[in-house]
Amino acid sequence: HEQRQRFIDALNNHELRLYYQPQVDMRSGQVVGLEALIRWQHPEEGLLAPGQFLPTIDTTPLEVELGEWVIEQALRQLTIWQAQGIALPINVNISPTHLLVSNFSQRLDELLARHPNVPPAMLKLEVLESAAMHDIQAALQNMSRCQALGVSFAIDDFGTGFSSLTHLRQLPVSLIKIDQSFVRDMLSDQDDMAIVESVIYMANRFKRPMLAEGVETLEHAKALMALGCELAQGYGIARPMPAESLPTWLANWP
Ligand code: G
Ligand code: G
Ligand code: MN
Ligand code: NA
Repeated sequence: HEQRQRFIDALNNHELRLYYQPQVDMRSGQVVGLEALIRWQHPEEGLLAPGQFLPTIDTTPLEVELGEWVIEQALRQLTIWQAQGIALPINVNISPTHLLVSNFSQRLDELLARHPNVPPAMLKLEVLESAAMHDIQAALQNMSRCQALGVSFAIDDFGTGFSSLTHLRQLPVSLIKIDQSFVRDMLSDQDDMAIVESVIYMANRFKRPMLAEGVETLEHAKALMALGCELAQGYGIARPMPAESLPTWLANWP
């Protein structure tokens, strides 16, 4: 409880911030979007990663509050970048608890209305395969309503829940993200390579674009392109960075 109160204070005291990691088309070099990743700039403990504080609010209403804060922050940033001539969509991670709240799309509509200069298509939501599968009807309903608002979805951590294959077709998902745990070892582990190949094959069959996460080396990039996956994100391209660093990074990116 003490930890939770501390987190509420952090929200109110503006100690949370979003870092942004570029997503690129490896073939053309074009930057296609950004993933927003939360950090806690803790006054005593320094910069904390989500794994160090998100578990304390897991499945509590604070997850919804945080989720709305993240969406709003992304919309503010989109407005700022738009004025600077930077037009890249932002992908926001949505927790399972948040995705399944009954008024999810109404709240999203309200948040979008507060930022009228941002086209809804500039906001993308990353949802976990497991969240959608937990309650497929609720997920489908919320996602369809958001899609009607012009907001699209990516499936995060794809490949970690293969039982869901039959449901994939039902969900309004415009991007499939191949989980970095498979990408990391694909060059040394035949099983991981098999999973990456299968996901790429499947994404192609479903005619959905796919993006590989955790691309750390040129060898990974080459292997993924040879398999037909052209979108990527990872330390080999750029680490997540504060919003202020993005314009300089973009200016220096080939
Ligand atoms: O940035 P990092 O690799 O430490 O992120 C770790 C995990 O935290 C990832 O699974 C990521 O999806 C999750 N995460 C990062 N930012 C957010 C956020 O704003 N909301 C939610 N719900 N999860 C996030
Ligand atoms: O679960 P999700 O995909 O949202 O989490 C993305 C997380 O992965 C972020 O916290 C980000 O910091 C981290 N990440 C991004 N690129 C790389 C990478 O190339 N290698 C590793 N190990 N982690 C990465
Ligand atoms: Mn993600
Ligand atoms: Na992921």
